[in-house]
Amino acid sequence: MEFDIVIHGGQIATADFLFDGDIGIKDGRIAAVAEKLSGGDRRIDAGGRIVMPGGIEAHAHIAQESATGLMTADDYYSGSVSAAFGGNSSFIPFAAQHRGQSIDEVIETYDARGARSVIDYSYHLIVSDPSEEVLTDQLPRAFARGITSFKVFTTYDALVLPDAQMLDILTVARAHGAITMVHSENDGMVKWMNKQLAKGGHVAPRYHAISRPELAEEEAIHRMVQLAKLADAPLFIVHVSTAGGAEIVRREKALGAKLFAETCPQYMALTRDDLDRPGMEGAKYICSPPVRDAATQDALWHHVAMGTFESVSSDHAPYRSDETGKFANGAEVPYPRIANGMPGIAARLPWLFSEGVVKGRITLEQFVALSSTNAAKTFGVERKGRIAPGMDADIAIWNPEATRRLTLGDQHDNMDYSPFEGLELTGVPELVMTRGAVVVQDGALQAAEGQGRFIPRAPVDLRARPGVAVKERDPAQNFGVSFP
Ligand code: DUC
Ligand code: ZN
Ligand code: ZN
Repeated sequence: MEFDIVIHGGQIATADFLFDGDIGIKDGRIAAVAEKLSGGDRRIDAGGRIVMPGGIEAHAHIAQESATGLMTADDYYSGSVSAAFGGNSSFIPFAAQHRGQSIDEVIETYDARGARSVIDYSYHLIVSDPSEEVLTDQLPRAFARGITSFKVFTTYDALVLPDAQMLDILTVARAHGAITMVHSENDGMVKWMNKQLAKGGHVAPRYHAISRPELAEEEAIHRMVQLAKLADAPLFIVHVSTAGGAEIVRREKALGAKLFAETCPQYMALTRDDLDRPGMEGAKYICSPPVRDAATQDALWHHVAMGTFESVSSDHAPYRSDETGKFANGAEVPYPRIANGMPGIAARLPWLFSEGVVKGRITLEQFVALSSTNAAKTFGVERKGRIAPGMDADIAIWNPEATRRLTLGDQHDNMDYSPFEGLELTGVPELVMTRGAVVVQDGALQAAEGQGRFIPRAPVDLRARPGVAVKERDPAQNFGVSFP
């Protein structure tokens, strides 16, 4: 066979095993994987480096207005460029519905924004207004278009949904093979803590973490899992930040729940001491749920290694440390008025490789699963996340030995800080391609704006997730009632 490209002499890393071999690429797809392949219009010498599926970033906020109308610093161009420099060949940011908006209008808006991406992309919807029309008409239309996931919130006035509405939306998702993602923090607990802290004048950035207790996350994760079990629907817990939350996920998965989850580097790399930096510096580290403590970091690493999480995602939520972002409400405002979120789309994989693989906490195969393959499976990205014939040639070549100190400059985003700046990292993604087109090579951007394509996604993969028997749903035990 004639190949357009042959990547030769690499150590191919998949989620299951490692082997030395070559990859032949034709028309943007992997056409052959073998010990040795000759030919190729272009031959790329991997020189013993790691050749793996390009990262799939499954949690990022790009060209997204927050519920209060604040636009992220990154658009689909800068966000996708930054993602690619961090070893990603595709991403799935959020497309947010604001109350009163139709889902069709949201998708139209994000289609225009997404068209600038240099890597392939899809969206998870954010649903804040699940009206009858949204549930019966608009969401099914979005699912049919291949947008098979959406996020809901248990907190924030402009986003929070009551339990009964959660059950409605979980039921619609189940009927269409879609998956509900949830931001889990108990709204009342956070509001009550905010009030107590404000009374005492405790409004500096460091109190952000105190205001959103671990118990608030644990309660909401537990509740959302019970709701999903009652609806017999799949559920994805985003940005798990607590040992208790991770433990609920582990236990419920073992019992059979149709449950998926992620954590993020910031919860293993940072602590509330970062929020206590002098002046307003701590504002850079405000995200929700908040960063915690050293014991939590250890517990989350344990769960990453034990397989509790499908993915480690960045939750890239870029708000600059100025009046366009963190301080849009003023320079010295109380912590609840500081924009929530931190960047990290380019840091995610280099950090996870360095802290995880190089330090022996996870295997290289786990790194591939956590960075790419599992996101592809969970979110129905059928042609990516694997090195195999027929798959898109979405490939990253990593130099596992190169070292560097992380700088703001090498994030290639629109930010004015990185929370990970200064970290010493081992392992650098040197080449990233999407569908056989090189996006980044040796620190230089090779892609043109708009090179990325929208990815229509398949239904969530529920194999090995049997669900949990609920007596009251079972016609044999409930006097014959059927539930949707
Ligand atoms: N949730 C996110 O997923 N990202 C930023 C802030 C938030 O509440
Ligand atoms: Zn969230
Ligand atoms: Zn997020």
